[in-house]
Amino acid sequence: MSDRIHTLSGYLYEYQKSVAQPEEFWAKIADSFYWRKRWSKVLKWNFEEPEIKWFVDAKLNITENIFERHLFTIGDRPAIIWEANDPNEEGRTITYRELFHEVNRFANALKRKGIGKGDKVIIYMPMVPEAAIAMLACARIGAIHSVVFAGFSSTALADRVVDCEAKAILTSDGNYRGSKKIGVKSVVDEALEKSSVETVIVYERTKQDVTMKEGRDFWWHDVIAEESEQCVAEEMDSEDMLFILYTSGSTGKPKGVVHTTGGYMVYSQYSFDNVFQYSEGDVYWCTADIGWITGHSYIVYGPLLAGATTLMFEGVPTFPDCGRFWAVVEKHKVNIFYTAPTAIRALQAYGTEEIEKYDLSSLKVLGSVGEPINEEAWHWYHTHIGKNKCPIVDTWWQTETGGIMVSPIAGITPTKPAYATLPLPGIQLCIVDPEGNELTGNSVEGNLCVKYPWPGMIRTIFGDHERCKQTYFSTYKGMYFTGDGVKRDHDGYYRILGRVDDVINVSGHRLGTAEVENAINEHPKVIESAVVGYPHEIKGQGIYAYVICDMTNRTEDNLINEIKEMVSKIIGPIAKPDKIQIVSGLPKTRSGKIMRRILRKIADGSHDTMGDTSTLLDPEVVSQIIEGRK
Ligand code: 7RM
Repeated sequence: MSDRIHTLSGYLYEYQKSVAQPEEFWAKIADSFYWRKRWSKVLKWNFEEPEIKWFVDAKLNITENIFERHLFTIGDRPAIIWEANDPNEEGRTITYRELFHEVNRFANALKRKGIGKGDKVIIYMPMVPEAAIAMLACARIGAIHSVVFAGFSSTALADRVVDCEAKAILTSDGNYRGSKKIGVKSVVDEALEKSSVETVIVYERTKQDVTMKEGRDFWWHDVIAEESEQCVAEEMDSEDMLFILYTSGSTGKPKGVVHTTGGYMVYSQYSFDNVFQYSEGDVYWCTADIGWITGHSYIVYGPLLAGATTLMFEGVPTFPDCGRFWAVVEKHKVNIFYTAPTAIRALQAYGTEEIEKYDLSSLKVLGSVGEPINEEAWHWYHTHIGKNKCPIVDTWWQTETGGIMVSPIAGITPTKPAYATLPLPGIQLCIVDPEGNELTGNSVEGNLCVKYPWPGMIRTIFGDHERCKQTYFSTYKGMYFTGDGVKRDHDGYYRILGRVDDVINVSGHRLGTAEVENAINEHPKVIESAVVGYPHEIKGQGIYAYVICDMTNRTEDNLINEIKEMVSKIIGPIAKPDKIQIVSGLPKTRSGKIMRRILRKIADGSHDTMGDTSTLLDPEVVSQIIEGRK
């Protein structure tokens, strides 16, 4: 790729150019893509509305940039290497040409079911190549995909189906995860009980019993059986929606983050190419699930646009044993490995015995994403996995940013333990104090904002543009607010300090405190609850819930278990509180606002430095809660 940074001075040059002449900078990068019609203007924007348009009036299809753009040169190259959950099950290798044909066949099948441009399609599937095929088939015909992580409950799925007005759901019979076989279609059935979804297509994975509703449910293998492997791509406007992806915010209802076609395409490939420095023949493995933005941008779109070989893993790091990641690295000679701090810390706890069994010498670059990586985990990763020879790219970004924003460029810009380091070209960061004043110079700490658009950024929240404006563009005027705290050290490197809002990051998964509270409050015995995050050795943050209950006919133990099950059922197992404390009252201000700051201090055991509690309605509850924590 011609827009690849090769040297440190090259990075500095590109960065300065991207700030001085952003439109020229991005136009040059966009010129290496295939556009059916070129743009009339590179960028139109204002952060007030907000209204952001990249590559205005340009026409394209993102899948033509994966397939037609380089089929002649890379048709026989593996696009996806798939590793099954069970190490004894044979994997699959799918070349670019084969993938192209499978995408087209499925795209034709979708069209035959009446799905077309602008229709919303929910993908609720395990980590099988068909999940990626489903995404690309939607993109091929201009349908808007919304992938929902297959670990979400039927209620969470139903909410998303309703919110995005889904016309179809693509799913599977079941899912293998470690030693378990989990029903997937059964969850869809529950979610669809009261819905008007017209079509459900079911990929057969586990061959378990499922019920198929006549006229609505179809098998994947049946619908593609007669379809042609050619399908002309739909012409899309640069600003047509590509996908909606739900993410948690600080209120109860998840937000459908909207990404559009042209800008997301340019940014996902550009950031992939530069951060990981993929070279021809490399095997690249990102361990995320396609249900998260990391899976979208760095399993599917970024790597495939770049012509890379992307490994997709169905299983979990600890099955059949805790050496599985390293077994897969050895088996497929993985060169670039991208995972989450929570996985690193979990594997760290098992020691190095399982690592030493495997040959990890193929590794060249390691990556981290999803939450701050602590120094200890960074060093462990660097020493035991990278054998002190692989740069670690600690990549900071968000569902809303579409792609990596702050990160070292592998082997080119410096790394620093626990630091995401420097912004990518085109990313104009800004640190502000609580009043919104920009903090310039080095050795400063504050809230992280971005003051200029980048192509991969969020355009709106589906069905609620006002919420998009309020959440990201109103806190600090003229800036996109990330919700993260950050420090810029004496060398000018950025260290992300974590969320400054009511979002908890559990093992790299975002959960709103209000979202978890709503689920807890569904329990008939619960009167009120307050949820906070607390430091957790493996997960980064754990969930601590303070709950006021009606205790008649219940013991604390059975009530706590029932509440955990409730949350698991309503949101999914990832949201299950780690600790539940039954309390008789919550610390509230006179205006009735729960003072989470106090609850956070109690949860992490630092309540001897409580700070000002004078605004509390009843300061007595605080000592009761501390006493109850024991
Ligand atoms: C990609 C992703 C976004 C939130 C973000 C941060 C946290 C992500 C890092 C990080 C420190 C990192 N999207 N976060 N990456 N914090 N260092 N390298 O995770 O929308 O699910 O979450 O995750 O708080 O705001 S996300």
